Amino acid sequence: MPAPDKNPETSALSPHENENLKITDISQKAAGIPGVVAGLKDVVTYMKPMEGLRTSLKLNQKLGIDCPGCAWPDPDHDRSNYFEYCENGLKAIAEEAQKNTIDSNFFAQHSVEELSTWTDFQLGKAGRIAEPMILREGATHYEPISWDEAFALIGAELRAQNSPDEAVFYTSGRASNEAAYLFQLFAREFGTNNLPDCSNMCHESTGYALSKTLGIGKGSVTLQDLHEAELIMIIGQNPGTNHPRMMSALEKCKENGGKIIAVNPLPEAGLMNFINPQRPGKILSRGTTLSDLYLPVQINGDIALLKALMLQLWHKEKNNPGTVFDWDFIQEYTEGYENFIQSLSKYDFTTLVEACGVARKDILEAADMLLRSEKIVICWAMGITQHENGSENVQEIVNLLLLKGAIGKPGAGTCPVRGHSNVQGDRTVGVWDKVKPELMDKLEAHFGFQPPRENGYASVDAVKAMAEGKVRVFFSLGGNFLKATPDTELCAEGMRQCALTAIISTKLNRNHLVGGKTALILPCLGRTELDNQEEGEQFVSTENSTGVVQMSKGILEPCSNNLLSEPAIISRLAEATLGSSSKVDWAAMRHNYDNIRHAIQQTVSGFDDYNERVREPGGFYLPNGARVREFHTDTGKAKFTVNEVPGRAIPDGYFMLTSLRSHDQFNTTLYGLNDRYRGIKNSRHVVFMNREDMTALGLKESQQITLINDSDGKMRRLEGMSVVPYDIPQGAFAAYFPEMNVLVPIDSHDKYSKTPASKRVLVRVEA
Ligand SMILES: Nc1nc2c(c(=O)[nH]1)N[C@H]1C(S)=C(S)[C@@H](COP(=O)(O)OP(=O)(O)OC[C@H]3O[C@@H](n4cnc5c(=O)[nH]c(N)nc54)[C@H](O)[C@@H]3O)O[C@H]1N2
Ligand SMILES: Nc1nc2c(c(=O)[nH]1)N[C@H]1C(S)=C(S)[C@@H](COP(=O)(O)OP(=O)(O)OC[C@H]3O[C@@H](n4cnc5c(=O)[nH]c(N)nc54)[C@H](O)[C@@H]3O)O[C@H]1N2
Ligand code: SF4
Ligand SMILES: [Mo]
Repeated sequence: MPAPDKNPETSALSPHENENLKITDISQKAAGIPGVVAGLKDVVTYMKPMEGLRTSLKLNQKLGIDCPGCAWPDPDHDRSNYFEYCENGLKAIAEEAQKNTIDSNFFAQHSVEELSTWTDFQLGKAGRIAEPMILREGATHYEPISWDEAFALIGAELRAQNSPDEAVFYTSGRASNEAAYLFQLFAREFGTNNLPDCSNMCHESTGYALSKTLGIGKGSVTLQDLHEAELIMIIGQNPGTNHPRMMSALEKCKENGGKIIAVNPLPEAGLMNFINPQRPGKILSRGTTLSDLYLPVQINGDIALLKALMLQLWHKEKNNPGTVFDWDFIQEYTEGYENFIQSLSKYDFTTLVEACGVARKDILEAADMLLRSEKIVICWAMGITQHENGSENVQEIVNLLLLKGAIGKPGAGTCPVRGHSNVQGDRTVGVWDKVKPELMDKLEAHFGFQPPRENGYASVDAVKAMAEGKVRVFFSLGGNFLKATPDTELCAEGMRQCALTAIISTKLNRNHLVGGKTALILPCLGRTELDNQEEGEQFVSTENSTGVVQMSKGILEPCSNNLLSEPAIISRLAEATLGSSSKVDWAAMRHNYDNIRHAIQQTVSGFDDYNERVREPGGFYLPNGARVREFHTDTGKAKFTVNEVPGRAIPDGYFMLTSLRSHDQFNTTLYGLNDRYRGIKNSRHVVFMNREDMTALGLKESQQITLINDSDGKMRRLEGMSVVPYDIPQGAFAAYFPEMNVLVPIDSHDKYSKTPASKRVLVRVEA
């Protein structure tokens, strides 16, 4: 039989779990003992017991292992000696340090076509990838390849391109500072700024809006500020599920007399009630209500809500001048107040109340709480950033803080809560599709090559370029680009058109099954593992959500002796691609990561004495202008901005679908198929709906439906979704990411930052 001329065209859609959906009562209390048990169960199931214990004792300890889960900060001073982590931290290490491995035997047994019938959960649980593998053109199975051959092959393909811009280099936010820096250095010496990253789909709108208004794209608060705040607003973020140790900070705030307002279309368990397993006997141990006020905002009703609050504050200020706004701050540090107030004053309170969907009396109560507080922190995440007006959402948050002078002083400020454990650090050390002239100048001066000076592709641009056949090589530093990006089937079409796709990975995911004509898997060490190089044992460093850089050093024997570290893979690829023409001493970087950190210090500001300070227990804070009221905007002032209430009409028969994470997943990695906090067992293909909407549509609990988005004229379908009645505003649906990404149009994104609008997708129902 003649060999097929191309790889089998595997589907990009995740097969359904062999499901047995059970809808149970929702747990009103987050964390507590069930959380610890759930985490430990994963450790016991997937790790060797002693390794599990040893690793957990090092997790988030000073000079220990930085948790590979989220980017929540560790306490600066007092850390628990044995328990500085949460359920998700345990699940993250259990997932990475799995005792099972998969090697060439596994891939010989299972064709790519067969693997594509496995669920995402099964793929992830197959085990750690133990050796480099290649899917050659026309082949049905991955086969082993030596590292040397792999680098030579990728290097040759890159050199064969017509232009460096035919390559895309994607970064997922788990990569260390050291790996990420080398990655952007290689891409730029090779000649492209095509450096999309997961941040493009995450807090890009935050970065855009905060840079423009406050002169720094990062949050301003420290953990201490959260403890000291009089009022914390949590908008569009679900800490109980996604940043569980944040609950300890919220608990401390409450102990100190602080109040909490939650703004969310869903009454998330962690926002309502929380039991702290780390501090039994403390204030929230009995599951005391966490939020003092819960505002069930309509999807994308946040600007209307924030305006209603600010309008009310303004009325109070007019009646009692000087008692509500912080005039000293406004006059000394800001600009644009007049325009802002003029625009705000044109809004009608009642219209805003209707637009945001929150009860008038609750808005008045919230305004009262704001009025009485001077130390205010606002926390936000994807419920704010992933909208067509995501940047404007963030700007409106800034407006509120500026009115109250609640920035750059203890107990107050911006708190965009980051996702991946080093997503903030990757950007700090240069991974970005945009040209930052200062970095380019320093790279040029320090290394002596000319970095490209034109912006590259952000994630949505990369998907489109791939689908248009403009990309020959897709190279990924971790992640699961296929499932994380919008319009899954369009992205798959793009992947299949690449001549070569290569992914540095620890675990199997669907992106390995939907690749280019030739596809490579380059397996790397995980963060929990020992990293030995020519000049001895190495460590890496990461930056958390509050700008603290600290070291992370693995302790476990690598799961296979055929793995390379990420810095080793990138530097060897650079050598194979650029050869002797390169200006960078890649071998030195690989042999001793101090050399990478030294280069970072020379080319990125804020890293003075990097190698010394990173060795201090607990690491060091990077400079942060907003924290000290130095606003590095073009005028040196913090800026009020004018943002309109989004008024996009919803066509008849359509609903707004938002996307959610469960605590049993980390992005596209599935730890399990349950969502204890939302009462879901054994399935992820569910859609949460208001009972009134169900009645109007004639739907019953657990009924299977198809969700359709053809609002832009292109048909997108997600079949076999089970209906779950839920406490969610009428007109709003919710479903899990990444499954629902099939429905998100690639062109639906924030206008400024291009963050996909995956929190408001128009869908209709087919029963
Ligand atoms: N267990 C776990 N932890 C994680 C992750 C994970 O997948 N699993 N992922 C990590 C990553 S990369 C990130 S970025 C963070 C994400 O952390 P979050 O942003 O907390 O995650 P999401 O589940 O996407 O949802 C955000 C919340 O926004 C609400 N929401 C939806 N639409 C709107 C809206 O229009 N307005 C408002 N106000 N709220 C809305 C949802 O109900 C939900 O509670 O978590 C990190 N931590
Ligand atoms: N609809 C919708 N889409 C979204 C979102 C949403 O809320 N809704 N959220 C967006 C957000 S916030 C994000 S951050 C992106 C996430 O996008 P990504 O960062 O691309 O996705 P992950 O699922 O975190 O990547 C998981 C894979 O990383 C690999 N991996 C794990 N650990 C390591 C390691 O140490 N090294 C290497 N090299 N590889 C490793 C494993 O192979 C694993 O399969 O998704 C975005 N997409
Ligand atoms: S809160 Fe985040 S960083 Fe901390 S242990 Fe949990 S998953 Fe890890
Ligand atoms: Mo994220």
